[in-house]
Amino acid sequence: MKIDHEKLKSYHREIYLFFRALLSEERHFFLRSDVVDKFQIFCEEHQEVLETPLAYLIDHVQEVIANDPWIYLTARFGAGRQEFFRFHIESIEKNNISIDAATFLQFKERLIESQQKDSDWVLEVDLSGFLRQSPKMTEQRSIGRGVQFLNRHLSTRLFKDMEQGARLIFDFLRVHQYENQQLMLNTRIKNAPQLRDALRQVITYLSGQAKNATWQKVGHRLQELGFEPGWGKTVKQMLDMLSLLSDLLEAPDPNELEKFLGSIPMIFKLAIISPHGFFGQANVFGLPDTGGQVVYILDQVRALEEEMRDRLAEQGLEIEPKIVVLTRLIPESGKTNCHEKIEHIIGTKNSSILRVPFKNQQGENIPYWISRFSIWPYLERFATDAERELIAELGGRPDLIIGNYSDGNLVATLLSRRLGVTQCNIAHALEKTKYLYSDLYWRDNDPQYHFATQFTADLIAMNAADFIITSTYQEIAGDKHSVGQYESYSTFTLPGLYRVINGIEVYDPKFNIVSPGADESIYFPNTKTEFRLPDLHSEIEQLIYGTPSDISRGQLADQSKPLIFTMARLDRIKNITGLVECYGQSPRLQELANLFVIAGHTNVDYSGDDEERYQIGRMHDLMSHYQLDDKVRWVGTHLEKRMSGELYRYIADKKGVFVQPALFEAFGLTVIEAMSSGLPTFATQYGGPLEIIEHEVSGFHIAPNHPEQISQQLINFFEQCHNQADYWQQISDGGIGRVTSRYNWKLYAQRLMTLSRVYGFWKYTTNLERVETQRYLEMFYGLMYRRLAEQVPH
Ligand code: UDP
Ligand code: LCN
Repeated sequence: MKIDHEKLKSYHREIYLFFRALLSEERHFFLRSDVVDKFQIFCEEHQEVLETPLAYLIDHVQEVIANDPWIYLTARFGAGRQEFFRFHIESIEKNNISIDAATFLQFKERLIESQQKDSDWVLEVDLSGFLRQSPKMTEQRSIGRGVQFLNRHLSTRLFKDMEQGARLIFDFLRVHQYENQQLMLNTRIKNAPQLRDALRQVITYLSGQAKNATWQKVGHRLQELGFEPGWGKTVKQMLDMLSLLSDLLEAPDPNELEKFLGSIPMIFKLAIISPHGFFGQANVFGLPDTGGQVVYILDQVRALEEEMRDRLAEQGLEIEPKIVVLTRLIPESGKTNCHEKIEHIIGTKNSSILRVPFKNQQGENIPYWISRFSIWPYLERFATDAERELIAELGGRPDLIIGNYSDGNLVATLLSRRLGVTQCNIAHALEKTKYLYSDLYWRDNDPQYHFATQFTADLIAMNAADFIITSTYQEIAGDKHSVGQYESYSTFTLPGLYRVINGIEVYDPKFNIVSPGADESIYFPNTKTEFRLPDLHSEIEQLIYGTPSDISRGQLADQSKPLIFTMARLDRIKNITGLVECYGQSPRLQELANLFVIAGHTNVDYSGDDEERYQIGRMHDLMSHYQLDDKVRWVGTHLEKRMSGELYRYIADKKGVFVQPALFEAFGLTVIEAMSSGLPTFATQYGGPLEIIEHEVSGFHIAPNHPEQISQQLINFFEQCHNQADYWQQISDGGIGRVTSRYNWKLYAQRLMTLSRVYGFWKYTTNLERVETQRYLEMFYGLMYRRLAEQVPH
């Protein structure tokens, strides 16, 4: 609901009284939580403001900026629906209170860049104009379901003029080839009307053939009629698909269109781009920048290869699909294989990791690992070098390029543009929402994080992508009160650099939610005893109940207590130290359970990452301060997957729980792993887990900034387990059920392949409309991104 400005202004006295308090504080920037808390207190004395437009405004407020006598604020009336307001505190009723995004951002900038004048020219980035021509959704619940919308839109548009629609489909069917072998249609059919005729003939012919006959039997005749392989393995499948096409040409329908496009053989070779971190299959977890993204991609490749193979077989093609994961080659790769150019991916037939080194300005290979925050100056060269190698390894141009994270998505953009290939982006985690005011104070953080460069790369890549896959809805559009990760790129400023008026549109149908899964052969319920790995138990017991060593601290005195387990990289944002502190502060929780932590290293000398080194020190301080050495066991090791799967289950056998206390978690693979292993899971309410877990049904949401609440929730849980015999099992079952129904790689692969075909078609039929966007993005890349990347030390 929109706010009535005149009505709001009639509460000028109350607005004045409330905001006066903010103006008297010695700061300019207030977050939603600050304002809402203060308003609650204000309402205690001013009951009359409840149920007024002012209360409504505060309920939707996102951010307030105070600079006497001005108050500027943004309010969010639903996903992607921001409005900007300003009040001159002394004369609210006399002025227009509605402002545009640029005025709001300018005010913000002036408080950071005191020398900036109103008249100063600032680059404004606005991509909304490009979207005007293309279809846009309007309903919040449609967000993330772009392909459904697109199908509806496409079928209406295609067949508004039936002849034109038929021509487009005909043209599209003509372009399919695999290594010079023509698929679908040959040159005997010259236009759409001929296609209609040929369809009638071929359907009549096939109807008289044995249903299980294959191309070998009927192919000759089909080729005479103008058809090539790709319509199906058996006559029955060919007939189904040809009839589907015939129906579509007669009367278009969105579901039929999706089904038809989903059955066209289009994707044989796939490139997945993930440059940063240590991308490998052994000894990589726990190394800097190496976590869920690697797990995700390896599982994804296995699922996609299988799906591609199955689909090609159904389409009657004996083609072996191939996937290449392009990453960085790191000559000094420690115990990993990251110095090897090619590595076969275990569990696949034909897929591999291809590693290409970063080069310095002299063209020499860079031998050492470089943090993901500092790799920007190397990426353009990497993309150029990798292009040749990728094509050689794939044996041709990829049919789809999938980028991962900011760096991979930028490289995917460069490659897709050069090769003319459909581009899909996966963010995994956008850094912008992880760090408070990372945009506003970008200069302060620049020496360590180079966020301005990263956000510029993000803007370019997300707008260049043909489609974007997200793991959750909140990743795109947040929830009632918090902004989504993508949404945060819609309006923001990098003071002194540029301001973004419209950076991304969350109603764009390019967004699709396709959630990852947890490998079911590794992460399965503890009750599935026949698949368990009891041989690992003595090693697991050693891990949990062993004595302190070079890689561990603490020894659990009372082994009869259940375990609170956590496992993550030891980054600040993962907040493992927050959990240890919360446990340290609660004697009652200590009575009820032990804490078992797998994270980072216990020895600071083993870590080369500054953030991790700081966290290691903090962990030691907390354990000493709260005297936790007989209740907390902290191990600095990295577990192989089978071991971690059995560990989750071992802890479940002992009626323990898993806690994921991150300050923000984009998705959280450990959350679904723990849940599918049967461990009741408590996970952060900020980010993906909010959507993965249904509170008190399939686990619990926790507020990472309120340690006393977390310990109380854990205490309540363990007490409830004492009082109600089946409580633990109930939550465990809830978690297992949730993951089984929602987070599953098979579904993921089917969905992703269908999306790729639909967006491939979309790109083919509407390519012209995107040329202008591409030109704009190229300019932004050339004039802004390259300059910023050049400034990153290298
Ligand atoms: N992991 C692992 N061994 C370890 C630590 C972590 O296999 O010693 C895996 C963990 O099982 C999960 C991934 O690393 O699959 C972490 O992913 P998540 O999405 O939870 O966090 P990220 O590290 O990507 O931020
Ligand atoms: C990166 C993250 O930070 C996690 O939240 C995700 O689960 C992981 O990537 C896989 O997408």
